[in-house]
Amino acid sequence: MKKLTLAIALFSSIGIAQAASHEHEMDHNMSGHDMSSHDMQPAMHQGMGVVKAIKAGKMQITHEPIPSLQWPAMTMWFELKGHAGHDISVGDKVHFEMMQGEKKKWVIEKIEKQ
Ligand SMILES: [Cu+2]
Repeated sequence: MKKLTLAIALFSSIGIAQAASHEHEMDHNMSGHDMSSHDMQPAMHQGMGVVKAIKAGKMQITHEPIPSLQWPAMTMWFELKGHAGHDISVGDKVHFEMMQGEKKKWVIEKIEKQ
């Protein structure tokens, strides 16, 4: 049991390290993307889309409009929390839940095939 806990803790810290080192090319600076009022308590948002590319700890998704954020449809990179997305492949249609993490990067907490 202790070994399992350690393995999970290690996995989580790797995910955080990758998230911190990743630079998100696309800024959500269009009108309606100001999240400053949500800094203290990041809200969970839902999205749907198609996976375009996968790298360690992150995933590029062409997502449909996300009304809760007033985002239009677009292709962008997301961080992956923990082992989220380990069973997802390029080309999969997915449903995901995300929140804004450190440095305003968008982090997928849960993702599953549609
Ligand atoms: Cu986007």
